[in-house]
Amino acid sequence: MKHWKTAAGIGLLFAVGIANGHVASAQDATGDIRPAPYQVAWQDLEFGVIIHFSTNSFLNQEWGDGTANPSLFNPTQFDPEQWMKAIHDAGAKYVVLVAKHHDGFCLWPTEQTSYSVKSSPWKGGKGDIVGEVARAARKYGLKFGVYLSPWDRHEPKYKDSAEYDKYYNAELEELATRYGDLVEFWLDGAGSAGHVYNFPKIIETLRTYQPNTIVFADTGLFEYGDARWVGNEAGIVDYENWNVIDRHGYRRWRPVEADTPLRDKHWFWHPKDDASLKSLDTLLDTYDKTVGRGAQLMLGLAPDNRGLLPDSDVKRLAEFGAALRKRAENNLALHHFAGLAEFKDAFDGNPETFWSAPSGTHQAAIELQFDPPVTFDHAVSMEWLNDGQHVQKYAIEVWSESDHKWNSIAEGQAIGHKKIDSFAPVTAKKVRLNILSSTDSAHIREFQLYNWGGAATR
Ligand code: FUL
Repeated sequence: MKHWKTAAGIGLLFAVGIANGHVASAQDATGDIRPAPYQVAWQDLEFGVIIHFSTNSFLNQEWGDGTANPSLFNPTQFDPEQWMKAIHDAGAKYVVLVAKHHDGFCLWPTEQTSYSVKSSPWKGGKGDIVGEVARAARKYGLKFGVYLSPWDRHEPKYKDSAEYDKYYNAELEELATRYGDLVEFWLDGAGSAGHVYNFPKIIETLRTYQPNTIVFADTGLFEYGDARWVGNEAGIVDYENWNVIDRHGYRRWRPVEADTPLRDKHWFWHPKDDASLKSLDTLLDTYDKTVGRGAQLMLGLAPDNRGLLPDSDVKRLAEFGAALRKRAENNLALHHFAGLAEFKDAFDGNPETFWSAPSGTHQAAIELQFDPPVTFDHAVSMEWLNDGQHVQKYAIEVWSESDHKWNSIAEGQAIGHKKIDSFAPVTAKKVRLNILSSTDSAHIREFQLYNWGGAATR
C-alpha cells in the first residue's frame, strides 16, 4: 500500500511544482543541519501509535470506496479511555488518530460535509470521536495528533482540484483549531497519484494554527515534511539512518517514522483475525529494528466494531510494555560502573545529560571499568542531536586481559537518537564505545549495557 504512497507522492510534487510555477533551488549541501526544537522533542517520544477506526471497522475492509452508509457507524461500547490505558501500558508516548481515511468519512462533526459522525446513529449524531479521543489521550499523558487523508473517495469536489483544496483546507482548519496542540500531522500520499493539490497552502493553514506539529510525509512531499516515512510497513529500518537528507535541493532534518500494524498487514479491525496478532517476540524485534535504529516506532492499532480494543490486543500491548520496562531495568553501566568520572554523563542513565568529545575532535572513546567483570549481550547508545548528528563510525570494544588489546564486538555506521546493538554474550572488565570517526565532536547522551538473554525480553 505504501508503494502507492511514494508513486503518488512523486506525482503530487510534480503537480505542485507546475501549479505554482515554482522550481526548488539547490541549497548549500555542506551546511550543518540541526533539528528544530520540536523535532528533538518529538524524537524523544520514540514510540507512538496510529489508530484506524471508521466505517471500514464495520465492513471487514481496509480501503473504503466512499459509498458506506453512515448508519453503519454505531460503536455501542466506544471507550477511548480503554484504548489509552492500553497504549499507556505499552509505553507509547503519542497517538495519531485517523480523523478521515481514504473513504472520506469524518470522525468529527465537520461543517464541510454531512458524510460524518453527524449522520451516524452513534450518540444520535451528536458525538465527536476526534474530541473524545483527544481528551482521553491527554488524560493518560499521551500527546495527540491526526491523519487527514488527502485522497477522498466520497467527496464529489475531489474531481475539481481547486474546489477540493478549499474543502481539505477547511477540514484541516477545523482539526487544527478545535483539538489543542497536535503533535503530528500525517500527510498520507496513498491513492493520490495524478491529483493536483496545493500543498504549500495546506501546510500554511496547518502552520498558522499549529507551528510545532511534526508533518509526516513521504519522499514525494519532502519540502513540507518534518519527518519521513521509513519506506515499508514491516517495522524495519534497513539502511544506515541519517536524520539529514536531501530532496530536490531541500536539505533538512527529517527523522524517520516506521509505521507497522499490531495485526499483520491490517490497519483496520477485521472479524476472526486473531491469527494476525503479532507475537511479543515480533514486537520486540520490531522495536529493536526501529527505535533501536534511530527511528520512531508507529504501531497501528485497530479498535473493533464495538469501539473497544480487542482483549487480545490489550493483553499483547501490556506484555510489550512490561517487557520493555523489564529490559530497561538492569543497565550494567549505571549499576556497576567504577572509575573514569570524566565520562559519567554518558553512563548516568539520564538522557538529559551528555558527554562531549573535546571540541573539534573527530575521534574519541568513552570507557567503562567493572570489578568484578560483567556479562552483557546488548548495548544502547544515544547521541545528543540538538547540535546535529555527528557519529559516522563506531565500534563497541572489550579489553582482552589475555591478548592485552581491545577487541571489537559490534560496529556501526551511525548512532543517531538511539542505537541498540546485539551480540553474543561477552564478559569483560573494561568496555568502550570507540567513536572511530565523527563529522564534528561527538555528544553522547547515554551508553548502556544489558544482559537481556533469551527471546522473551530479548
Ligand atoms: C497508508 C494507507 O493507505 C493505509 O490504509 C493506512 O492508513 C496506512 C497507515 O497508510 O498509506
